[in-house]
Amino acid sequence: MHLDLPTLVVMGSFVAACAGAVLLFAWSQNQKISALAIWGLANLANAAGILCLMLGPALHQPVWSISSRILLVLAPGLIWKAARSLDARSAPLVIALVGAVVVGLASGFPGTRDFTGLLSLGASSAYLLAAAATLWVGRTESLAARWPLIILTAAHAAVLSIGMLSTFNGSIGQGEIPALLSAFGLIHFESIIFTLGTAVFILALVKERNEAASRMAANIDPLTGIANRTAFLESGERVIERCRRDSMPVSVMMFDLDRFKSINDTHGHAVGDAVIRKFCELTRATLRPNDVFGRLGGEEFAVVLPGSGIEAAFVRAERISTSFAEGCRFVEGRPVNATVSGGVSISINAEQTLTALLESSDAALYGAKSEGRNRIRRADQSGPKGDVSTVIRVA
Ligand code: GH3
Ligand code: MG
Ligand code: MG
Repeated sequence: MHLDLPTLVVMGSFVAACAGAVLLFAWSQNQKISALAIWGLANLANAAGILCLMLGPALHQPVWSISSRILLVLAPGLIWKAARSLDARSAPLVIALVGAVVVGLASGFPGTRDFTGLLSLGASSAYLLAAAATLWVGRTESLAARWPLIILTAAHAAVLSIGMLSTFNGSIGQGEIPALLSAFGLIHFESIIFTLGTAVFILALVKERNEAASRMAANIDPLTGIANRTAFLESGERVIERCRRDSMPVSVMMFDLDRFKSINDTHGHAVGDAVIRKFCELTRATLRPNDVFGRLGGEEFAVVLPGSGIEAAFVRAERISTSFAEGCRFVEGRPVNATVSGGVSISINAEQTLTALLESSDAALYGAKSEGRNRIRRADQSGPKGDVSTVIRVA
């Protein structure tokens, strides 16, 4: 099979048009993600630019070559904007367009016209490098598809720089069709890989991100940002299992905000929500990295404390209760005076499950409520063979 550069270029244009259409279609399904639309438009600009690049030498009309250079620098400008938008960073349109405008203006003057190829490649390379840097900065979001996107974008910037050097050295003339085995052959071949690869990995990244958001929504309580009941029970059980294997103690604290219904009734639901958030914020500040904190429901919370004895758990729960009472004297300017009651228990035999520990802590919490609230109580776990109390609070 014989493959020449014009065939490769036409193929590149077709691939870019298809990739652009696919990204625009994906955007039409998910219009909140404007990066898909911008990257799609960049691919369409690229497809049109490549076509104009072919038409220039064929029709001997400079307008096609000028248009191709403008479009071919517009595409990376838009890719830069799309990469910024993907990570919710600002990207003024004027910066994305400035390269194309400069190349357009340079084409209008005989003195600068001969340098537009060089300018176009240099500006494209700079945009792509900036796009790769943006994607790199956002790498803390652990999405696997981000890495190939960074590599493909940085590699494309490097290949365009090689093209720029070839133009600069004069190994490629302006307006002529280069050979397949030249720097420009490499650019067109690599461009196809770039266009296809980035389209695939952008879609993969968006999918990965959506899945991570759904997982998060299934595990995180939206009001407080801490684990919901299901996620807490799962993580807590895992931690208890690990402590059991390592023969480490594990304690469980349980909290219930006092007379919360009356806070809602007196100050309104929004203030009630603020009190719940304040409790979570204060408790979170006291946690160690392996502790598991969750909202069991309404105004009830629990924490699993691996490696913590009952006395240490008791002291920590008291500290939380005191700082909450202090921190919630006034909420949103209102004299709320919220308090919290709590119960703590410890795993005292190897078979104990999180459910059993929560039952013990709940029984102690019930004791704290009956004794007048705003206090912490230890569970009575001195039954035969260290069995936990079977008292389960029902209200
Ligand atoms: P106790 O001291 O015995 O715990 O009394 P309490 O009033 O705190 O207990 P009760 O179970 O009677 O009331 C809990 C209230 O918590 C009722 C419910 O409307 C309120 N609540 C549950 N979830 C939320 C929430 O997300 N936001 C707000 N503002 N209120 C909530
Ligand atoms: Mg309650
Ligand atoms: Mg309550």
